[in-house]
Amino acid sequence: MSFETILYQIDNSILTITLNRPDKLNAMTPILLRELKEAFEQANNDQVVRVVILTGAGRGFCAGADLAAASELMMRGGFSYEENLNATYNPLILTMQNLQKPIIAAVNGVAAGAGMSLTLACDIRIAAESASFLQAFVKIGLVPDSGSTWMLPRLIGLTKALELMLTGKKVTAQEALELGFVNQVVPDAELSATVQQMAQLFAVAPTKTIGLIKQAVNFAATSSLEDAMKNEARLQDAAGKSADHMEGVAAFLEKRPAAFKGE
Ligand code: T3D
Repeated sequence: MSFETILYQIDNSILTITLNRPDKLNAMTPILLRELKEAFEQANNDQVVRVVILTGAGRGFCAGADLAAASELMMRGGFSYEENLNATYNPLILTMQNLQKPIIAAVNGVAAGAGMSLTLACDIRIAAESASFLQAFVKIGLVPDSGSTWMLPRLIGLTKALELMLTGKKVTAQEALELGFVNQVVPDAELSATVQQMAQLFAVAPTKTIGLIKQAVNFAATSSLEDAMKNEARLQDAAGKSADHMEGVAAFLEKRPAAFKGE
């Protein structure tokens, strides 16, 4: 499958998806949104892929919706934000959240609006020192979307999430780390190596179990303790029957590193 607006590169079970509109800070057009969703769907189905890195080409990560494309659609008339979000951004975010493999955001530059939402839909966020984040929506008179209102308060609490959403202020990578929605901040020149290092760990991890862990945590976010524990038990049963669980226990007993196959 070839893409126009993203790069899709697999190396040793590590898939790197690069948003590739550097001149526009990788702002998302309808084509990019479609291609990105297709890329994640392909990653889910490809047994070779055991971890996904999402990053941006050039100096930005992603500046959110392409406002030129959006205004063109509006000029044509008949445009509905509700329909557009339900048809494009929302399915993309759900595809990312439901991906049965870990996603690492390698945040190389500014992540604004739905571009910030994209990072929040990843499982791990590693940011370059010069990266920044902004809930830019309010600055153009829009409500935060693409899952930001659900994800950001869960990650950093309501007080700070509302502050970022109501002001649209830009936070640095270091501030994002202190707020708790970024896992690690590294010098710009070390971003790629640091992300690769983490991706290598996931490339030899029990991938099926990682998918189950994501399912368990996502379910627990909207359930009672009782239901969450029932779901844990159900998923544990699936993990317990996996080849990687057998291998993990055998490796422990034989005092050797486990050779997980992701199954
Ligand atoms: O259904 C729907 O579509 C609703 C969905 C909404 C989701 C959203 O994401 S709404 C929020 C949209 N995003 C924004 O409002 C952010 C707009 N961009 C900015 O505020 C700034 O560009 C940044 C703070 C992100 C970065 O600033 P800076 O000074 O580093 O860069 P710049 O000079 O503003 O941008 C560089 C180029 O990228 C420039 O192009 P040019 O003039 O050199 O040809 C700029 O126009 C372009 N660009 C940046 N952001 C966007 C964009 N072009 C189109 N859309 C953008 N969002």
